[in-house]
Amino acid sequence: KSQQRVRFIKRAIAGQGSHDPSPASESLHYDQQQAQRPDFITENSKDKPAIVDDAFGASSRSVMSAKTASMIPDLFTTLPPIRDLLQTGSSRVQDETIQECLPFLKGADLNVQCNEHGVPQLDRPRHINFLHKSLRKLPAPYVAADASRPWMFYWALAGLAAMGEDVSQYRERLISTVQPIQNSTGGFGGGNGQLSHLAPTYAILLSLVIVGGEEALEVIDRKAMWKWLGALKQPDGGFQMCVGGEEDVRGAYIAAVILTLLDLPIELSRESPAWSREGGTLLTNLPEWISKCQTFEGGVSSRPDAEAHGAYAFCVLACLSILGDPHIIIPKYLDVPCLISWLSSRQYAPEGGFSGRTNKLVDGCYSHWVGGCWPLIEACLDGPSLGSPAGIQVAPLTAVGHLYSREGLIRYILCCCQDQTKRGGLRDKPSHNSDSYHTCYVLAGLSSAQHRWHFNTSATKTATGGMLNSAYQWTSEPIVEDLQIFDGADRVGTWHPVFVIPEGAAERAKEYFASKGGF
Ligand code: FPP
Ligand code: K
Ligand code: ZN
Repeated sequence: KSQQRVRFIKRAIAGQGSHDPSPASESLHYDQQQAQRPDFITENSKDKPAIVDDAFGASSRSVMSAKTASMIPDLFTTLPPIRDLLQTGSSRVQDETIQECLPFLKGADLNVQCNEHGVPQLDRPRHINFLHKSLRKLPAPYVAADASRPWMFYWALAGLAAMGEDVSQYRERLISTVQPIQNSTGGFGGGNGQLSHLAPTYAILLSLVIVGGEEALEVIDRKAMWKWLGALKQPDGGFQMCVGGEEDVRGAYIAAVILTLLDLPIELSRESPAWSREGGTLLTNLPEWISKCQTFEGGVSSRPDAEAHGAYAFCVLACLSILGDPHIIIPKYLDVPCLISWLSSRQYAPEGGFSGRTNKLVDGCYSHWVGGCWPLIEACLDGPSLGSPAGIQVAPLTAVGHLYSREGLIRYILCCCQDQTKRGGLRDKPSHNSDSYHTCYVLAGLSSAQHRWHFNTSATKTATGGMLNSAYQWTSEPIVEDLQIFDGADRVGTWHPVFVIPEGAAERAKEYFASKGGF
């Protein structure tokens, strides 16, 4: 047990930044550059102590100029100063993850060019190629993912569009793929002959909206969709994912997305399990049900009394931001300070990225699931921007600014999440292969760290007079800073903070359906 003890050691020679890795060395010194920030080692009789050098690790010293290394804050190159003494499986994989990420954060890879901030460029051509390839014929093992095929094309189309690719080339193929998997009873399955389910339905609707155009939007049987939503609506206010399936916050979010995007009526059909003589709509008790999913930790779980996870925090914040204006509806149904505390705890140093839940590891996809919560929380705290008559944005007087380290997230994404080989694509963490899911959500996270979103009172952009208009009052602007750690060419397109598709597409779809009036 004593060998698992964590000891704080100080630098052997003041100011020199060198360590004496011998466990016998217990001399206390201060590093003048990092005064009051002692490193720690985890003692282990056999292995070398887990010491991390300062920003100029031996391997990177040769490739990085002193100037570059000094542009990387110590926060992203050194171990955290405070550490729990208890060693567990979780703390071990956390230590391994830090060691896995540090060389990338230090720009130590000789094959990867970094800018003066130690950050590599976004390898746009390779990521674009990776996503185009994911839409072609896939290897045999993918049969196991057959029911996720709609997700595969949503991730690819959304990612490609955000990197500036013209995705209208996929319109015909998309239409002919999804037409047969729409069920006459409403909704889409994961593939031909499969039961309607909210997850593939969400992916398909968003894909159709991304490629856009009347022909694509007309594929959707809106009346059948409305009836099916009634069948999924539960007496307690939530939605099942499929008839007889699980009721969770994904269902709440996706149902709200469908209702607003397709401009469906919120009336409840008599056949719905939620129908009662007292009346009620598809939205009755939905925010109340969501409210029960916030846990003792401050985060949000998939359903009441489960474990908080970042993906569900996003579902809940985005769902509420469809049901009302964020600054009004979010504080009404969630304990915002507790949620902010939990969300803040998701960002780790030195990695810079987000984890999905307590005591778990950073993962690129949470750049969106957690990162995407911040614009909604910021709008909740800021209140609306006042749009001038000309539609020009006026920032709110009490802007809270950014509530997380955008620099940390951008560093994690560009340093650790890119596959820098011919393969391309973005990934969970360096030890994982890239895939289209992570490529999509890492890019969405990168975009949200590069832009500022405003929620506006005067919805100058929407011509819709109906229900559920809050989600169409967002406008964005690039964040421009004197000290920008990423290259200008690496700014990616903006993703709608609620629908997670390129900005403008949801607005066009909503307008199209609203102008039809009725089914
Ligand atoms: C844990 O996986 C993951 C979850 C509990 C939820 C994942 C859900 C989503 C990513 C999306 C839901 C939203 C919609 C709209 C469908 P893990 O144990 O492999 O990962 P972890 O260790 O990071 O928690
Ligand atoms: K994970
Ligand atoms: Zn992931």
